[in-house]
Amino acid sequence: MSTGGADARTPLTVGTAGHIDHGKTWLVRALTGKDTDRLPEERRRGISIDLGYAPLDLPDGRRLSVVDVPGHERFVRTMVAGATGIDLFLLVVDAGEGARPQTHEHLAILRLLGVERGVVAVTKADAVDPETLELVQEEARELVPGAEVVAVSAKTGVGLDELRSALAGVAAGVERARADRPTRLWVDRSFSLSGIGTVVTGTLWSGSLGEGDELVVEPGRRRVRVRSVQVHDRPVERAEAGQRVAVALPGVERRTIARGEALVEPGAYPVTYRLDVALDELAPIADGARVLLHLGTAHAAARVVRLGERWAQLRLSAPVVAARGDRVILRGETTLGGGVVIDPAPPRHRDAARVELLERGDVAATIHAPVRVDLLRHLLDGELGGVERAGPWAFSRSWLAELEGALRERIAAADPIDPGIPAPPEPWASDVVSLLPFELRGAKLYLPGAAPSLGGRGDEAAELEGRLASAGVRATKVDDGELARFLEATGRLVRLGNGYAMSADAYEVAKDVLVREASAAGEIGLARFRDLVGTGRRDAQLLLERFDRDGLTRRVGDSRVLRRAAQTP
Ligand SMILES: Nc1nc2c(ncn2[C@@H]2O[C@H](COP(=O)(O)OP(=O)(O)OP(=O)(O)O)[C@@H](O)[C@H]2O)c(=O)[nH]1
Ligand SMILES: [Mg+2]
Repeated sequence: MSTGGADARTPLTVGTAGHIDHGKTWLVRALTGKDTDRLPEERRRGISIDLGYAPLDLPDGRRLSVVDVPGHERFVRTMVAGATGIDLFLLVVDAGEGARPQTHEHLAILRLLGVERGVVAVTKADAVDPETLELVQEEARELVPGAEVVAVSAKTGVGLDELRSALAGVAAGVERARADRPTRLWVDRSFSLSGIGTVVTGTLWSGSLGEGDELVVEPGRRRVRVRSVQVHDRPVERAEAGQRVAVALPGVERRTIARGEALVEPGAYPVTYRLDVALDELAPIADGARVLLHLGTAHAAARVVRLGERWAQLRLSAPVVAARGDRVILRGETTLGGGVVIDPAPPRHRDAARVELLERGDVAATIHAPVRVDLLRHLLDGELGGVERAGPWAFSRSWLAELEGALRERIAAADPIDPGIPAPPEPWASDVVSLLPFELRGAKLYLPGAAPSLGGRGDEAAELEGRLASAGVRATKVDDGELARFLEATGRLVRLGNGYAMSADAYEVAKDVLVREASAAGEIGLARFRDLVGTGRRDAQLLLERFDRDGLTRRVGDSRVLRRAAQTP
């Protein structure tokens, strides 16, 4: 953050404002020597259509960047793109006409964008009598209280020196607070230069930018590498926040990059379809209203979801790059209002309380269930305090307590034969569950030291064991899989395929038969094994398959041979 006013080296941008034909472009030309109406159509029609740029040298040695905007009511959209990111305004009022509709609309937009300082030029002073000039100056003073009002003529040069000093005076008092944020440049033009390739220009909103920097063009996440940077046609090593820069981007197709996109530090800003904003309404904006949102040089259709009196969630038709504190403009037929971004990447919600907390900077109070800390970065000025952390997650203490309670309840209801429950499937589970007093075994959670028990099913188990014992080497279908697993884990039965089981004793007998015969004969077939064990063909088959799974045997054609480890010496 800057402390006092800007010294003469602080790069600042001044933007014109004012009704069509009031003399903005002529005044810029008189001040800078540069005609910013360069399009053939602009020259033919005598109006500005696109943004114009020129450097302006002031008597105190400061060099301002001037952005000249069109005044036509159809081009307010372009005016907003030009006015965004400027530090001070130069409002132009025609001495013969006084304030007109876009004088007021541009002023309102400047205020909504937070551009509070500037100078009013009452121009074409040569074309009116002194009384009219005095009246219009008086009107201008009332319209923009606190701003110096200077009568000028682009035609005769009258008042230009006074205007330059007035601008220098205002510039000296401007504070900038964007330098310490990550790099973000809003593109306002792109063109190609032979031998250089694609060049984009824009106002560097924050951070710095220099040769070799790896940046991304958002939305779209295209990686680009900066080849060179110029400020006012002069190469610089690094451009700083506030400067108007031209950036050469080799390997980028000119048509793929345009006004409304931003060149940013990778990952530093969210690209978002939703913005939570504190509203500033010029006219009442209804819940559900469809508006055009302007942010930086970008615009997108948006639906306004009101969150109480003061806030709204803007749901956009196309994503924009945003940061907390960004100013937005909302327009319909005319400018309806604006807002300050409170959450640049909010969830879909209608929760006014959440925005109120965030507006106060109380990020922690909005956190309950786990959210990734890196996504909160966009809301934070410093470190995140007052929340629980695990790995990349932040969550509230009360949420953790609720989770523990819910898991305990489910564990209490689990089958005592396997008294665990599946661990939560959410991505935070592995980080968060380790904070709780449970044991993770495989993918299941248990109370510490919990052991399987039959609970109230001792009778069922005894009955099953009895049936298995009397079945001998004949397989028995067991419907209760839990019980079968429990009895197998405690060494009382062996599960075969298809839900069949055999007592552990009978299984050992069958195994013994197999090992003996296969050791003696070198191999054993299904029929031979069946005859030796004295069971049916299906059960013999189930037993052989289980031996294979246990690593005792291996199939060779229609027979089994013992694996090396199972061979008797
Ligand atoms: N007599 C006189 N005429 C002026 C002066 N400045 C501008 N004009 C006249 O006003 C016309 C419009 O001036 P511009 O500078 O193009 O007006 P603008 O505000 O840039 O217009 P838009 O960009 O279309 O909004 C010019 O073509 C001149 O004829 C001035 O100082 N004195
Ligand atoms: Mg113009």
